[in-house]
Amino acid sequence: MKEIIRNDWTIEEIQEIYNSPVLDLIFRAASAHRQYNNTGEVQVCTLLSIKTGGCSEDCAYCPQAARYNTGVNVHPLMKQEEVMANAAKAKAAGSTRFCMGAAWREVRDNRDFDRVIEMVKGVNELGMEVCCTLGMLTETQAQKLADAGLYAYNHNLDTSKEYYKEIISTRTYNERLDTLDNVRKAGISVCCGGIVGLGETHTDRIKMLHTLSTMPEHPESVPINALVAVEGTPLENNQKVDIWDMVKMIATARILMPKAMVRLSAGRASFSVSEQALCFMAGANSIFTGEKLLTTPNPSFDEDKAMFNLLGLTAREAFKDDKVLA
Ligand code: SAM
Ligand code: DTB
Ligand code: SF4
Repeated sequence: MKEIIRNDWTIEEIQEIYNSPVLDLIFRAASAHRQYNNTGEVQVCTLLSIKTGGCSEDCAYCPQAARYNTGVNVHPLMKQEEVMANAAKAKAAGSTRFCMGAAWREVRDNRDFDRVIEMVKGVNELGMEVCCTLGMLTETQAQKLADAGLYAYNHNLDTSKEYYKEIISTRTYNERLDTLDNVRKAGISVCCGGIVGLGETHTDRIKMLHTLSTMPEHPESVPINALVAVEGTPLENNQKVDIWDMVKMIATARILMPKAMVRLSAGRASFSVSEQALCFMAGANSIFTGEKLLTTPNPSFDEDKAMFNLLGLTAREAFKDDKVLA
């Protein structure tokens, strides 16, 4: 069965896919993946927290919110030289996308933003796909980032519109959607996904996938994070995410948005190589590498290298989509 790219999925259709027997679900997702992508290729991305902690928001999962005692050291905006050294190191380790994250509610038009613009220019000049995740953006700010060479912007929906209120009270789901529109209008590649393990129901997950897959254009990349339950956050005692929940989420995302990069994101350190292999089988084709995500641990470079060798995976080259279009 050829999977077609659709933006008119119904909740019922998504429910049926998500609830199908898991081996059938994996088979369909793996087939969709083969129809649209090179399944041996995995995009290797690296994260850097350029401004850490002290955030005004109350996202219940986040170790960087100022109001929780999580032991994260607050760090102001990093210097350009340090960012460039990290980017060069990531590139040398085989990473093709460099994502800079800031613990901000939103971007403000100040000196710090001017400095981020310089960072974007610098990383772009290294020949890496530059990504940022800086919180909410206006249309003008998105355009400034695009002009500086920003390739992608990460802004997650995290969960369904209904459950969002239970997780974050300091901003709304609609504000998230507005920022995503601003990113799209500026011609920046959209990276948008969510988290499994917040205490949401299967219906919340299905609804989030519905919102993503019925956007006029699917996000080019869809990160699926497993909650990293950090001590001191309200979700510190949440149960470890079951691998089958990740597999179901990844496989459904792959079927609904066959061409997107589906990223097995946070939480990878808690999954075995066999569990991660199931995720790749189900259509995941992107990961974060490097010892740290933003503030929490990630598998080591050597462990990931061994996993790539074992599974016969290769790293996807940078700007591949643009080359196909050119
Ligand atoms: N402050 C900006 C914002 O919230 O948009 C950008 C950085 S924020 C850390 C980026 C994303 O990381 C969040 O939207 C969330 O999906 C993810 N994240 C944060 N803490 C996490 C955790 N403990 N486990 C899994 N994902 C997490
Ligand atoms: C995304 O979806 N996951 C990344 C990235 N986008 C910015 C962040 C994961 C953060 C995990 C918690 C931490 O390390 O602080
Ligand atoms: Fe702040 Fe982003 Fe963490 Fe929310 S997820 S507390 S906005 S850094």
